Amino acid sequence: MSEILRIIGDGKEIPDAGVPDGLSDKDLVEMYRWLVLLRTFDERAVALQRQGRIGTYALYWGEEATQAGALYACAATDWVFPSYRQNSIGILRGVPAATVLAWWRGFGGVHGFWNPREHRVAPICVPIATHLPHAVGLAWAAKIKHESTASLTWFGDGATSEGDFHEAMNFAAVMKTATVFFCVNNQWAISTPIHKQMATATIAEKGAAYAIPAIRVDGFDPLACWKATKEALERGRAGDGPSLVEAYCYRLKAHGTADDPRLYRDESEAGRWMHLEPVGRMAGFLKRLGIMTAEEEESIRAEAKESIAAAVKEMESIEQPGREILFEHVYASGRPWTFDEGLAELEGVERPPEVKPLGPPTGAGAGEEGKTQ
Ligand SMILES: Cc1ncc(C[n+]2csc(CCOP(=O)(O)OP(=O)(O)O)c2C)c(N)n1
Ligand SMILES: [Mg+2]
Repeated sequence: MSEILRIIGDGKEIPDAGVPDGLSDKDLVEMYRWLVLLRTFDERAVALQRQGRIGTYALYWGEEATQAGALYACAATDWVFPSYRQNSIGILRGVPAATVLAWWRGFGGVHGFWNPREHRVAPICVPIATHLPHAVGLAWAAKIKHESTASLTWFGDGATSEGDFHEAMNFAAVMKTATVFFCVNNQWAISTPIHKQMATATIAEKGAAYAIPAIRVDGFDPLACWKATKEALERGRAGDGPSLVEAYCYRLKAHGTADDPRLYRDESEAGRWMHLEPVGRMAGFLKRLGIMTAEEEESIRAEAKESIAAAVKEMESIEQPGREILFEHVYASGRPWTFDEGLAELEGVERPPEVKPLGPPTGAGAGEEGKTQ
């Protein structure tokens, strides 16, 4: 149970294994492009928060493999259910990056949300583990309708202490739904280390209680994440029910922009895991295989930078919505009278002046979005 699936080495002591069956050279480069796009979004979002241009942000630096690798294994018809940590996964499925940034700027309604049906990406879920039963329900519905749609949901190590995790796992196993429970074990739940969170040595072993097959993978390895997810989805589609994937990694950065991990952990530990981070590691692997040149790598990075810079501009061009937005988009069938009362009360309060985004810096280098990253 404690064995960990790993494909990509570190270019030093850890050897590379062969590329898993089912992935062409083109797939590998595309997966790298996904990793870079996620990384670029994340780094840019942290900078925007520091500049006061978006609100608190939950960064995922280092966890890109768990997202890109797992999503790459999904069929376009499969639904995914992200937590706040996979907040920009939708950009790999056609959700505009500006929409995700608008969500973090606090714009709801039509600006910060996408149509989940269009992209088969559920909304970003902040309450821990509450999206797991949703993922199971979706796959159960698909099963009843004799559709081959599967569902995948990401959640953290801390989420496995929530009732929703256990209820979802049990229900999925009993109903044999095609659901992949993808646990990103980054060993921290804000300031709570994993050994204070659970008595089990692994998360994978929790699958046994529900007769759910489980596998542990290197969470910094996109190909290991891809392979485990692919096999889990195939099992689900064959009617063999859910699977649990434990992606073992380490939270390399802060929990969020409002957190300072130096207050509760020894940051040199993060330093010891750093050489395994997925973006540089995948690039090294592709170069060792002769699949990607340094120029191609640079152009993938430049393209990502450009597209996220354009998304920032788009997000900042959105007019501040009116206060009625608080009461809209809750019910499909109009507003209940209590909402009208609430809105009238709110309108009776003087509105504070709008806080304009700071925008890009002026002076030398102004206008070059990338400079502020
Ligand atoms: C139901 C609920 N309880 C508490 C919180 C506050 N909270 C936000 S993140 C977090 C830790 C979650 O840790 P983990 O599941 O390991 O995910 P990670 O943040 O490491 O990705 C907590 C307790 C919350 N969002 N929802
Ligand atoms: Mg965690």
